[in-house]
Amino acid sequence: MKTFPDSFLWGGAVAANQVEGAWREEGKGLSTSDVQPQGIFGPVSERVEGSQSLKDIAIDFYHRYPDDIRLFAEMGFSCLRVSIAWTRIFPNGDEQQPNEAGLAFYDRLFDELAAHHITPLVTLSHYEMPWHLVKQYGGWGNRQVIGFFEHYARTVFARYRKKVRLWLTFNEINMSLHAPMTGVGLPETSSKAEVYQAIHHQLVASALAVKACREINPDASIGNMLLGGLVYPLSCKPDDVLEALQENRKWQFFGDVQCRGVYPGYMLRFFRENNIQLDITDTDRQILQSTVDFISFSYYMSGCVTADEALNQQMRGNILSMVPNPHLQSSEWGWQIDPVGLRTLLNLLWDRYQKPLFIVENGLGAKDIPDATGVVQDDYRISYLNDHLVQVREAIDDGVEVMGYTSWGPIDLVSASKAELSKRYGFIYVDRDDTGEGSLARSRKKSFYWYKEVIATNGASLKE
Ligand code: BGP
Repeated sequence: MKTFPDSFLWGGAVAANQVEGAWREEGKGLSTSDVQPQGIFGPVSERVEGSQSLKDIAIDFYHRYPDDIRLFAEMGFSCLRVSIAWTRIFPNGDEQQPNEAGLAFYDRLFDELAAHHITPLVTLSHYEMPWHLVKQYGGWGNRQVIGFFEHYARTVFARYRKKVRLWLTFNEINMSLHAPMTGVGLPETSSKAEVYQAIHHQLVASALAVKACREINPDASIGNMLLGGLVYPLSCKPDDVLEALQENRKWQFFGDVQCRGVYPGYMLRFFRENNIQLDITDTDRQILQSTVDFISFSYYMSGCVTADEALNQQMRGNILSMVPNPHLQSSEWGWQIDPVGLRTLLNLLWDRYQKPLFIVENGLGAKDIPDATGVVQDDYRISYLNDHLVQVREAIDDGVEVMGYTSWGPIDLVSASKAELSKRYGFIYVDRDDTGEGSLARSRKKSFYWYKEVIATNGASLKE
């Protein structure tokens, strides 16, 4: 019976804007997520009197977290990934003084986790920033935002010094290339140069947060967070292989800067060839040398690319411009399921950076329908998670250092891409639908008991 390392952290991951609700409570300001009611790729619609978004209440975690944490503890979680809503702490983003009520909320949340011996893994910015910083300053396009973020980061590092020892800077930092409003607070129409300049500012801010974290809490560890967009060549044609290498570099660039502290040569070439001149100062270069302690990433699927333009036009199926892999099945949302890819990705990241890895998102979004007894028999989710975890264990056997695994959405929540509630990931069912109807009651799915056993046996119960 193969088990995971004794220190392995088991748990789940959520994000403030997708679970908390309470969008205007206790002084919270408006965030980019609040003005994107249709999700991270949707348009911005300014809030007017009476306008609503599913995320306003989400799953009401803000008020129900003690009960939810009790359920996580029942499954045996040793870790919960959460994020802090920046706008609870600094409602506009540019204040000097933080909002005490917002700080106190996360004190209560971390205390509740501690009471259940659950280690918090906390993301500073998960797909949201103060809307005021976008409107008044132009989002991350403006260098001043770096200072506002650093102030926010220092505030929460100091406040939670005794409560949080695992931090992440920006969620899926490479997503800005596909969703610039969500990632860096820039309109979708922004030029490549504008987006990369904003990304540069965010990378500097991430490094400043790393530095601040070390100063304020030397016992803490801080990581980055990448969307692990593993891409294969569609064929073994050398041109396809090169295309895949370049496609992978689109996300590896972020890891390279955050782990090695310098811009890689292939990016400098990309900037040259696209006539992009970034404002990168000597001080920025120095700051970037504060590299992360560990690497965290999300993994849901892999993709394929081809150098064949005609095929590309015909098959390009999704936001990442990838073509379907004929060897893989897809989820109901067209995400191609590839457990072996997770082992490949873990090995690839380990070989490239030699830093500990943390899988902070992985899961299956599906339409769950409770049976006659009210229980969701989600064998499809069990099989997805089982197969991925088996590959994590293989990677550990390969010698990869893996700190832990937090499945995405251990409780149903509002999806990021389209702000749906019908796309469910949880072990815990939440009674609320896409129209906002439902009692918000929680119930255990079949996978709840399955995950509980996996954790209790430290992975020995997984089926090869
Ligand atoms: C990641 C995000 C999460 C999460 C997940 C699933 O990109 O970090 O916030 O939502 O994807 O995506 P979705 O909710 O669109 O199914």
